Order: sequence, then structure tokens, then C-alpha cells
Amino acid sequence: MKKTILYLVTILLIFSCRKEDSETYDGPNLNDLFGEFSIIQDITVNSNMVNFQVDSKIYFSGELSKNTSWVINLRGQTTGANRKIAGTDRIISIDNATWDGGANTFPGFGLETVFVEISFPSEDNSVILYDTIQVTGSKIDDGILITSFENGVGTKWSNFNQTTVAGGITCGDGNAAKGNCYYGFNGTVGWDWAIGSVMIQDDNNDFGLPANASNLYFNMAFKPIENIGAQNTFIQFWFDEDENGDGVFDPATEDRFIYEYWYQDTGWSLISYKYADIQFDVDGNQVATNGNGLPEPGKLFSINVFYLANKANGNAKAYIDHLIFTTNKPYTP
Ligand SMILES: [Ca+2]
Ligand SMILES: [Ca+2]
Ligand SMILES: [Ca+2]
Repeated sequence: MKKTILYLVTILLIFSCRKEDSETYDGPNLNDLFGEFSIIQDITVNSNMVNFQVDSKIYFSGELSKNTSWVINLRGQTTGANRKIAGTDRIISIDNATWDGGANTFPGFGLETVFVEISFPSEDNSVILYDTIQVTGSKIDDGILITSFENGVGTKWSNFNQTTVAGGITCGDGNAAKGNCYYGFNGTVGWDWAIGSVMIQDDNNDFGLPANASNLYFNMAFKPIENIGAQNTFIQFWFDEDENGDGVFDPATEDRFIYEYWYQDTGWSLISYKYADIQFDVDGNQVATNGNGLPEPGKLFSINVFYLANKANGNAKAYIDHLIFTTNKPYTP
């Protein structure tokens, strides 16, 4: 028994020899249906301290008296990040109970204490087990990071804020989707939907993206906070391509793809779509651009993230974070 695991309720093992009997049955496992629930081998994690940069994953193991549902909830003390691992197998092992350091959704885990809670929702009055895990290294992102706003404003970035709007990077207040920092907009603009924007460009004019747009996903974390609700708030992404490679984007002759993402929910959400799809509008029609009309990620020059909200609704507030490209599938926080 790990010392860090506390039993809230003590369960007595009343029938101890049902397991062997039931395993000879064909069909429904009578032990699963009627057998007493108990923990035969303590549920432990293979390491209470993990650097996901070195160890790709950790795992839980243990043995129950019967097949029944179990839930391992992981929650970051600082970030509030959450990951749920669930199963119904009697044996809990590396095959069904691993954690790669990721969260179910944004926010992601940071370098922090993670609270572990293991419960058995189908078993009345069953124990809840507690443990902690110390994360000393975050998981390595599988993708090409554009920015997570952790290193300040880039030398070639530009931004726009209405006169009444505060817009910029904030660090260290625990509100980031990933890491320590994020970009926020906050202000009342009674005369216009436009709130503010940030144009992100690589220091060397090269994001290092592959040429193939058809399996490349653009991802960003977005959190609308005030002036929310359907049809009230949205993000416009401008993807500008330097098609002739002269180190300048010319809006008159080169592609600017504008993609809109409308409000869906409060809290951090993951915006994710294929780069190839930015050439189509919501109805699937080809959009008009001034270049060759082909999404070419290898020529991507800058990304403008433009926040807009209904001018009739008073103050508007939203956060963005973690712009990252991934291959073959959307980003997983
Ligand atoms: Ca960040
Ligand atoms: Ca150009
Ligand atoms: Ca193009």
C-alpha cells in the first residue's frame, strides 16, 4: 500500500473465493454481476514524479475483484487542467491506464502538482483513492509551434487595438491555456465590431511549415469571456502568403485567406481546421483572393488573429493562446 493513498471508506472483503469460480463460466460473468467489490492489489502509479520530456508516459496498475467501471481523474493544482482515464477491466495496467501528460482539452498541464482521484462509480459506498503526481517536465508538443506567447512579442509582429481597448500579452495569472502566458483583449467599442488584433510573423520570415496543405492543421486556443453568445463574437484569421518569396506580403497580388470562427462556448476551446480548407467559405465555395488561390503553408508569411464582438453588447473580452500546426490530426492539449 502506498502511503500517499488514503482510504475514505474501508471495504471488507466478504466473499473471497468467488473470483476463481466465476472464471469458469461461459457467458455473463456472475462475479461481475453479484460478486463483492474489493481491491485485490493496490492501485498505484509507476512514478509519482515525472518529466514527460524524458518519460513519454506513466501508468497505473492494480487489480480489482471484478470487472467494474473505474475512473482516474487527474487535475492540475495550478492550471486546473483535467484528464480523465476510465475503464471497466478488472486488471488496471499499462494497457488501459496510461497518461502521456496531456489534458482532455485546454487548459493543458504545467509544471505542477497533479491531484489524482480514483473512484468506482458503479460500486455503492466504495473507496475513493487519492494520490499526487509531480510534473517536472511538460509533454513535448507534437507539431510546429507558432507561438504560445511565452517569449513576448516577436520583432516582426504588429498589433491593433481600438482606443478603448487593452490588448496584449499577460503572464503569470494562471489564466493561460498552455504555459504561463496568453494574449488578451478587453474593452468597450460602442461604434465598431472590431476590438483588436495581433499579426504574428516569424523573425526570419519562415515558420518552417511543410508544403502539403491537405494534412496540415492549424490550431489555436480561444476563450470568449465577455460579450458572448451566438452571433455576438468571432475570430477572423488572416493567412497571408508571400508567394513570390521576396520577403514582403503584397495584398494586391498575393493570397490573403480570411477564415472566420464564430463563438461556440465559454471556456477555452480548441479551434482546429485544415490549412487546405481555408480556401473555402462556410458554404464550401472557393473564396476570392489576389494570388494563385492555392493554400500554400510553405509560403505562409503572417497570421493575423482579429477579435470582433457585437458593438451593441458593451464590454468585450477574450483570450487567445497556443497557435500550433499539427500533421494528420488536430492538436491535443
Ligand atoms: Ca501560452
Ligand atoms: Ca511577396
Ligand atoms: Ca497561395
